[in-house]
Amino acid sequence: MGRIILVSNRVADISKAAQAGGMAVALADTLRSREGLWFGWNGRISDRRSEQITTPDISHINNTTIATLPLSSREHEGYYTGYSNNVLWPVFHARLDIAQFESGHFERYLAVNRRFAQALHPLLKPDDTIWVHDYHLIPLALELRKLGVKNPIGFFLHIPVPPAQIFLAIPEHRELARGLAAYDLVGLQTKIDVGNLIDYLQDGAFGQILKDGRIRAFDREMAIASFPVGIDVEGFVGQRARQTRDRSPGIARIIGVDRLDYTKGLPQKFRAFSRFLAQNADYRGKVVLSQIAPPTRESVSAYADIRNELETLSGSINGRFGELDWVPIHYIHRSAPRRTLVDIYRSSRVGLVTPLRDGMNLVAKEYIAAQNPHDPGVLILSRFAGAAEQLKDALIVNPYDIDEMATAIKTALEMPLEERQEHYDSLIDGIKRQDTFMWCRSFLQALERLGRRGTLAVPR
Ligand code: GDG
Repeated sequence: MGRIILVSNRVADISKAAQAGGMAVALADTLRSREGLWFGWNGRISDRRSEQITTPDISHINNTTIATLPLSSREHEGYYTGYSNNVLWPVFHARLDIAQFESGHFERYLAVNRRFAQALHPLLKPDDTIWVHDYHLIPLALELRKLGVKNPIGFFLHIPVPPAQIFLAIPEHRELARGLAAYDLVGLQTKIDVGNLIDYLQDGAFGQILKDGRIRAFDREMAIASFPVGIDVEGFVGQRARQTRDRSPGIARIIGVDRLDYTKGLPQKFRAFSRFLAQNADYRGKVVLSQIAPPTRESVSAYADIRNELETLSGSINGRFGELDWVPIHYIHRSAPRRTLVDIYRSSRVGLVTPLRDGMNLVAKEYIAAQNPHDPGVLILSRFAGAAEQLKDALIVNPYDIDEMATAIKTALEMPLEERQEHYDSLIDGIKRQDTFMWCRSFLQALERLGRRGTLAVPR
């Protein structure tokens, strides 16, 4: 069996994958069972000379080779902040209003992808299978094909695909589509994403569906399918540090854990909790919303705006409803250690996961995995999280409908034990079945099967 080549913007420290969580665990596990190489940015920003570097730093952990490159500050600004985080992230989350289409950023984005391809190319062997991750690296396969690489190359997008009319608004959408067509397999989180990408390719007249379901675009054939990301249930729950002391007996906790990102619907969540308190005076003093929201991408201005909005909102809600011995919203703008998350989830009556749009959302799955099967809490989940396609037995809400969310909070807090167990049993079953290992295995099997069918023509 050939090697697996993983390519992602950042290379996770596989020796600490369990702490990093989620995807890093699955990928590290794949690399443990099979010889492999993980290639990407080393997280460092150095001077302009690094733009010439095409020889990566190499290190080894067991049977995995780690190959990394630095970015120059100009590349970081154009490729990472400018194009990946100020164009692709907002537009793919349907936020055209905050996308910043600035000239020069796409060129930097392409140039970094080209340099990555040049650096990866000499490290490749003919029977390697290449798996590229996420929106930072859409053009990578095309750049590798231009260098003559014929190996199977798969791509997995961790974020949603927007509806065609939104995708078409990206000035460089055609180049992105051409980039996607250089892969043999494009994996997406949900069936809705698959439908959106196929619609876009058809609306843009780039793609045509073949009889076997594959898509012909830009003189190549590719498959597009959904592979929902899962979690490592046992690995996650097994990290449980200790039973934490119940610091507020008699107070029910609602938990939220989200990077402080404008896609996560945090203001809507706070408003819904406020509405719930306004409508249910008898719950005041008896319930708290604990929101862990670690900082992320602080160099992007939209992230500073959402931080200010939340600080104002939590302050005003606490000022309006709080008592000397009770604060309704515990808002923590720091990262919690991973091993404490299991206990925090488990001791919370309600998991409140209300993104406005989310590729999957692993917090929803982690919350369920952490529950006590004999007395489980209730998950409230946005219909716009990819996870809603699988977790149909959660209380599904529209995060734009504050009244509906306030009502769901009450329903969740008052749900009888038997009903909670029914929801939990069905949810945990799906989460265990479609776990992170299945995600990895099924994607790689599909990619390697397609590779064997000889669909690897080089695009013009
Ligand atoms: C992207 C897509 C998709 C969060 N706060 C803390 C912390 N976390 C951990 C969670 C979870 C992970 O980070 C977040 O994963 P999500 O899936 O919720 O969201 P994104 O970061 O936006 O991830 C998403 C995912 O990729 C995978 O494909 O599901 O849709 O946007 O594991 O537990 N971990 C620690 N402290 C924190 O404060 N230790």
